[in-house]
Amino acid sequence: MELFPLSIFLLLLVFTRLSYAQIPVGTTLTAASNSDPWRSSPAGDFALGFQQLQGTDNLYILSIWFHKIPDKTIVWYERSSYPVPRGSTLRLDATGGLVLNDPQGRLLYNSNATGQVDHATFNDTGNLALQQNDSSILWESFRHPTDTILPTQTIELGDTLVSRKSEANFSEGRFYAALNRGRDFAFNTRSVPSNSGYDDEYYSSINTSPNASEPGIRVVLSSEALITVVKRNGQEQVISPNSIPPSSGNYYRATLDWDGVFTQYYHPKTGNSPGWQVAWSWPDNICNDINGDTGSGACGYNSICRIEAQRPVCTCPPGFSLADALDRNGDCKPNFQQICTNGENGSLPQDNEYSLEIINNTDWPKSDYQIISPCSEEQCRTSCLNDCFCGVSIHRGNSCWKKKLPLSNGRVDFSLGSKAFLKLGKKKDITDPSLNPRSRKERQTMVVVLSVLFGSSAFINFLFITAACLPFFLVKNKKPLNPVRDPSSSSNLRCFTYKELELATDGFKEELGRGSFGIVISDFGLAKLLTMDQSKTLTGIRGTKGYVAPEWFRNTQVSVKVDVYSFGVVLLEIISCRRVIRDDLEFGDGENPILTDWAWDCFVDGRLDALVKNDEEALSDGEALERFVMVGLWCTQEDASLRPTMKKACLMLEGVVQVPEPTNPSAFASVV
Ligand SMILES: *[C@@H]1O[C@H](CO)[C@@H](O)[C@H](O)[C@H]1NC(C)=O
Ligand SMILES: *[C@@H]1O[C@H](CO)[C@@H](O)[C@H](O)[C@H]1NC(C)=O
Ligand SMILES: *[C@@H]1O[C@H](CO)[C@@H](O)[C@H](O)[C@H]1NC(C)=O
Ligand SMILES: *[C@@H]1O[C@H](CO)[C@@H](O)[C@H](O)[C@H]1NC(C)=O
Ligand SMILES: *[C@@H]1O[C@H](CO)[C@@H](O)[C@H](O)[C@H]1NC(C)=O
Ligand SMILES: *[C@@H]1O[C@H](CO)[C@@H](O)[C@H](O)[C@H]1NC(C)=O
Ligand SMILES: CC(=O)N[C@H]1CO[C@H](CO)[C@@H](O)[C@@H]1O
Repeated sequence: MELFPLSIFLLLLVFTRLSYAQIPVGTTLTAASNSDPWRSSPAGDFALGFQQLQGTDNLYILSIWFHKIPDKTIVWYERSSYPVPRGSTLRLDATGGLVLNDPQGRLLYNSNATGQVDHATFNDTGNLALQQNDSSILWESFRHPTDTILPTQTIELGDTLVSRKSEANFSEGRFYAALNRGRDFAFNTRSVPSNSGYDDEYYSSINTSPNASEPGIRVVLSSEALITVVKRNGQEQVISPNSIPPSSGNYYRATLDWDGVFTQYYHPKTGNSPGWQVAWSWPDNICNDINGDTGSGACGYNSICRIEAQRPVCTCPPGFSLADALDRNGDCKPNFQQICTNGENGSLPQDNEYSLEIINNTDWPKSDYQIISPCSEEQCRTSCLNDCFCGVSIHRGNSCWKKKLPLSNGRVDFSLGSKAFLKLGKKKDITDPSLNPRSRKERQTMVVVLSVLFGSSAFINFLFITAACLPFFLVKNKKPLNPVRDPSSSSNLRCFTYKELELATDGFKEELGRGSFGIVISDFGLAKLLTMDQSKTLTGIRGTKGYVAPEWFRNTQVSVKVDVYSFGVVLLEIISCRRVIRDDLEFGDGENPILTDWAWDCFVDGRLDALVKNDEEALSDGEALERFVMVGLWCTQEDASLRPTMKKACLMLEGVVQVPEPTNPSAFASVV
């Protein structure tokens, strides 16, 4: 009889330890793709750890997520440290609480604790709590919400939910939710840099309750997934609809989404799940409900908002484009220059500088600077066209509203029956780099390519082609180049602007020799246009031996392969950082004065370090170096038929095709 209660006590003890598995002080986690997160207990519904950011391979976010659903939805994250580099470590520290350091050991985040941490418990509610040895809580994730609350979590006075910048960007966004002035649960917009609210509530719990006067002190997402405002007098005001699927079989969360819509979602815990379903969301029409005197509205400045399934869809009007292409709900900038001849209102813009785009049923209700009434449609039109300040005029009924940029709170509203005359400049804003940046850069590069190819000597052509095909690191002992690079291109080919080539080659002077080319290498690039007849007329060719292919000096057929030869010479020059023929006495022990011979000697002796004069940068990638030397040797074969085509040479340089072991470039000479 005495033993029975004791065994129950023991069982209870074991049970409590099981349900609240503890994470002891000193436990660490590393940001890496194979690291195991901390799991909540006992069911493991949640995990805490580093989630890899989409589209990156070395950036992570310290976060808590739903662990048993496929998309591992994040419900809490550490904002100040976002994004965290790979190799960062999280440690549960007795005095510091959660301590996050980068791989170099620098502090990224420190949760701080108001006492000595003994352990952490991580509940299946999704709450991580740091506790003292007497189980009192020093810090808990539920008290530091980000954009999401979970069942049993509360929003206290002073707590704020802040939206993300965008779906994939966890930086702070423009929307926040809080117990406003300690009265009602309200959503607001804010200016991001200053963190100050615009004081323009687009949702308020007051509007759902006739008992507005009683101040709220807490917002609760109950374990049954109902949202309640607890009043100062203890009354509870349920503000969410109560016809929702049961919380027992579903995961629940309520998130202030990045588009400003506060949404309660549910997700079946088991079975073939369709993903997160919307239980309900606030407000019904965010495009209309955000209507402050300051701020841009639900979308960015100059943007137009329309509602689809209670979500805002933002589009830029014609003639405008996104200021940040990744921020769909962000600002739109005009693609044209705004020109005012003398800056006064009413001053006439120059003829034909502007055109008007007509947009039906769209309004920007908060940007008026002038109202003309009565006003005909035609008057409204011309009034805007002829007014320098006017960005758009809206004609509705018998009135005309003139508005200036930036336009805010733009929205589609079919009940308006209005007509907007949007004024578009014809002068493109070419100083704006965000305007179609790729085509501009491509054009710029093309201009440089063409002007270099057609406007300069043949030798520069070689340098240019060489530089275009050569990975950058081999251009040694020169100022570093900043290659103009097309980000969308997957090729390793790089283009250099003329300026960069000039810089890298010291104004082309150093490598040019002594002007011996000035009187000619005709142009190597034009060799393919020569017929055999024409080439005979060129027997008086002059040039520095070494650069020109030997067939120019022999009575054999001249083909495009002469270009390949010269290319090979320049390639070897760049690799070895010396001129093709050296007549000075500076070269080292046993160095052959003829570069092609010297390169061959080094290659067969396995002494490529001697060829590059022990340059560490070049030797650091020995495989590539050997490949380049082999390509150079193939290109400089005296037997033209052995040389690769220019295309093949480039492919070999890139490592796309295998480079066969070259033969002695001058073997042919001895035969002839
Ligand atoms: C923790 O304390 C340090 C030093 O007092 C402070 O710099 C840091 O901001 C605090 N961290 C948090 C999350 O409050
Ligand atoms: C764990 O969850 C229970 C409810 O399931 C809750 O009463 C308790 O406070 C939680 N503990 C911590 C440390 O969050
Ligand atoms: C709990 O920790 C305090 C110091 O923070 C210590 O003085 C005390 O002895 C500890 N109690 C137990 C039961 O370990
Ligand atoms: C996220 O947004 C912030 C603020 O606009 C910006 O500075 C940052 O570059 C963005 N991060 C990514 C990964 O796009
Ligand atoms: C409003 O307050 C009165 C008195 O405190 C209470 O009887 C009534 O139920 C409240 N109504 C709502 C909708 O909360
Ligand atoms: C705009 O409305 C007018 C009638 O008011 C109509 O003729 C015109 O086609 C509409 N334009 C567009 C783009 O819908
Ligand atoms: C300087 C000038 O043209 N000012 C005009 C600005 O617009 C108002 C309203 O049309 C005119 O009355 C002013 O003369």
